[in-house]
Amino acid sequence: ARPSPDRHPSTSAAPRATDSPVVGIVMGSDSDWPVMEAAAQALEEFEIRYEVDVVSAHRMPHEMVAYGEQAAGRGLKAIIAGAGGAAHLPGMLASVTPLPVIGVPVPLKYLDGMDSLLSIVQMPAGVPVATVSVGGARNAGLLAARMLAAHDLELLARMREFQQELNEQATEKGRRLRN
Ligand code: RP5
Repeated sequence: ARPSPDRHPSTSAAPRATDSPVVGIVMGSDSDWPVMEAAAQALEEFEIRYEVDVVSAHRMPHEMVAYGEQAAGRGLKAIIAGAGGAAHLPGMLASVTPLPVIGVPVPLKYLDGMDSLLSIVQMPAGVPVATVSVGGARNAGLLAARMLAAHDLELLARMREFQQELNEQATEKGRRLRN
């Protein structure tokens, strides 16, 4: 499938996993999936293998630590972690893995995701989490793709092509407005 800049998933399909995943997408609860599936969608557009799982920092702390500790050894190159409310999952994973962790603040019913954002973004020096916008799972997927593209010339070329398409679509929108 060709990367499509305008594609935003609208349905909550069942998570798909691929063999030998290089990106792990994890979330605090399956209720985060309607937001997090956009990360999976972005990775699929770039044909990047990924896995999906629920790894709750508060409800399954031991499994969460094991996931983070084993991720690099299992061949993952990056972790995308989404959580809402007291969103400690991305930061805690970052504390036990040497891999880059991308945090997705998931908006919940109250506080509009500000709680999730502030729980994820303000990490202490030494333990980085690359935090995307509230609900910004698509950008999390694209950021993971860029990380992989830094060591993959073919992927880098596809990312450039994707950016060119974004440019053309924006240019076309301006043309339509002017005419
Ligand atoms: C967080 O609590 C999860 O990441 C989710 O965003 C939120 C609510 O979880 P559920 O009560 O829907 O399982 O840990």
